[in-house]
Amino acid sequence: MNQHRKRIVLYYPRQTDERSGTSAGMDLLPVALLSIAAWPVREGYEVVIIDGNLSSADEAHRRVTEACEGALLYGTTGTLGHQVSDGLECTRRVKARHPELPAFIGGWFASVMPELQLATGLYDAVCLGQGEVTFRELVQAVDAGTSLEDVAGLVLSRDGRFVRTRPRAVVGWEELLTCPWGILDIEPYRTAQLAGRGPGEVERLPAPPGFAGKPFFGISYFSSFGCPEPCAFCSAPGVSSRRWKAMSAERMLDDLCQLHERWGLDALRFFDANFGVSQKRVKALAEGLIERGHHFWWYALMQTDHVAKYEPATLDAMRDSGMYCVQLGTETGDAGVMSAIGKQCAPEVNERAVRRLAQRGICSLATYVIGFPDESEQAMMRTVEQCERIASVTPLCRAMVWPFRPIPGTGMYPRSLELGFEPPPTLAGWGEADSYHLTDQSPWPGQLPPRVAERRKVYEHFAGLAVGVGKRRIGFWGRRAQRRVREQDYRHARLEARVYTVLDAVARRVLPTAPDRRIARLSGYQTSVLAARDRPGAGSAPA
Ligand code: B12
Repeated sequence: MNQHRKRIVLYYPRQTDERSGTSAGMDLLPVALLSIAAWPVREGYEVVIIDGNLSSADEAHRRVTEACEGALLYGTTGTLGHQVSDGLECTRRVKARHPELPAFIGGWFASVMPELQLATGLYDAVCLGQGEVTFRELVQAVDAGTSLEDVAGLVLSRDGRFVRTRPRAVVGWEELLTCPWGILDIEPYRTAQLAGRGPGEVERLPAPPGFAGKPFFGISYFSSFGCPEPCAFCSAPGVSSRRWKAMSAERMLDDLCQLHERWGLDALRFFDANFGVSQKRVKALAEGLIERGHHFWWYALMQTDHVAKYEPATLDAMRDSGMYCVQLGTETGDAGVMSAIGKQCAPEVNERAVRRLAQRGICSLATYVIGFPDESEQAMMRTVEQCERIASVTPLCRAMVWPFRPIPGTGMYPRSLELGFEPPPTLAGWGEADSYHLTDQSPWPGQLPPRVAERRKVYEHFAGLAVGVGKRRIGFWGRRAQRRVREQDYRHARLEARVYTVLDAVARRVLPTAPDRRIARLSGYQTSVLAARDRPGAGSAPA
């Protein structure tokens, strides 16, 4: 280690609890931390990023604590779920060994519940929202020994009170540097992915064309911050004030082509909350990749109205440049609920978007939510019915129905509390919030009426078997499931689901290669659904 440079230690918490037998897809790079590291790296600091997803939590925390010896400061991040508890555990260990070391936290969960983070007494400040410039100034302040009160965008604890510094405006890419990829050792991510995927791997990147059953190397990337949509279930409007700032296509192309050359990646997942706000940018990216002769498979999160409105030439260019899968924020199949969410988008647009992608052979993962505050049973059913219609139109879309989860700082949070949602009182409690697709638990009694809960379970079972995303071929059970979803024929569904579960378990026991074949059939969230069913007590058949 360079003796002269001051060291900053950043910890990227584990996405999943290793005791649950699950792990995160290893294409998930610690991009949030790489991004905030950019300015300090440019200004001569040594930045060490330790990713908890690459080892056991204990090993990762030990390494962080060691790296903090003589460091200038420590920082961590996290979104709702296990990252919250793992980040907390790591910081406790760091502070037990280095009580004087300045410690900071940022990211989505800290941004919506800064007080809960500061109440632990572990942190000197919480960074709200976009972090690159705030972190740059924060590092300079710690290094110079000046007051954090002069740094905008922080929450501090002063004399038993929580104090917010001046608000920090969301800045554009001209003030942001490209991620310092050189400080990341990519080999553990590549090696883990090429070693094959375990059955407990969640949030995985769906297999690109030609890779069903074969390992591939993917990375995550982000090219914009924030989201202009007002969605009342999402943290983004509160955290990014509906601002959307994006990297230009030209700059993105330079960076992506360099990464492609350097790392030889097979696939890339854009983690932008709303990738397609500017059609011009997406088209320039797609055409640029083709012109520059860089082909890798790519995946992005998009809004259905963008996909539904784009010119055909843009969608064609997206496909031709390697886009193979889109995660669509479809939200609901009910017009009233769509307007309660705040989105200016008719539910039919969802179906149009899925069709336009499928016509070009592009897969989609459509994410729906039911059980919003005050949502009627009929509205929830309309959502499940839209999913069933989509499944009958194309096997290239997996429409997933998740139960609503109240998140602090969102438009729907106060009403969720009124309706009986009891928030966990501690950080560790928030850390236990499972992924949407891994839970059947309703946040408050009666949120999902029994008829809806039952229909969702049955739909999810058959839809998971019926889709073609990432599959080499659809066999007997898949075809049968397709027919059932298409015709909404759920007769004897529980019995059949149990028979399937038993046969599947026997096949996996008898054929040692069966788990891999099973994984080859599944991809993305489908595998997460499956992993969830494999968890003790979760049950595979609709209960
Ligand atoms: C990509 C994404 C994912 C990815 C990656 C998540 C991850 N941990 O990195 C995947 C698909 C895995 C995922 C999963 C989930 N997600 Co998600 N996801 C997003 C999304 C679309 C973009 C976030 C992102 O990675 N941006 C790119 C990176 C570079 O930026 P960033 O993390 O925002 O970092 C910036 C700042 O936050 C800040 N910063 C971050 N850390 C730090 C640290 C310090 C010290 C400082 C100074 C600054 C700082 O600086 C960075 C640069 O500006 C958002 C937003 C949205 N509108 O939908 C939701 C979002 C983050 N997800 C959310 C949720 C709820 C989930 C799930 C629980 C959902 C589920 N599937 O059940 C899981 C849980 C995952 C987990 N515990 O890790 C919520 C989080 C709510 C909250 N307040 O915590 C969001 C906000 C969406 C929503 N519904 O409100 N998600």
